Amino acid sequence: MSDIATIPRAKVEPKTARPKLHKVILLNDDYTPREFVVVVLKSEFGMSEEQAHRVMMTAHKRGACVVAVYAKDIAETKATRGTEAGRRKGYPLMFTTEPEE
Ligand code: TYC
Repeated sequence: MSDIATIPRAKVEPKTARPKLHKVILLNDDYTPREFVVVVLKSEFGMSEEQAHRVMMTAHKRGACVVAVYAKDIAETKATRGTEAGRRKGYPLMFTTEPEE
């Protein structure tokens, strides 16, 4: 048996950079009809009527609501498509994105 003492080293964990997910956030406004917000949430984010209604009402009451999280480019594309769906109808509907912590 060896008498050489070994000093335990902290294990080196290789860090694989995992890209952050990004939130798509629905912002409230005073003009877009509630039912239109629900239509956009269903068509662009694949939500059921009930999910879409809940998210719309949360944004309506609290000012904003997280819709979903995606990889950065997908989140940005979805937010742009949702915002443009409103603009085509002349509504100020707005989706933004932000990185998750
Ligand atoms: N506040 C709007 C209204 O009263 C409805 C609405 C809800 C608009 C959520 C945007 O993200 C929104 N007609």
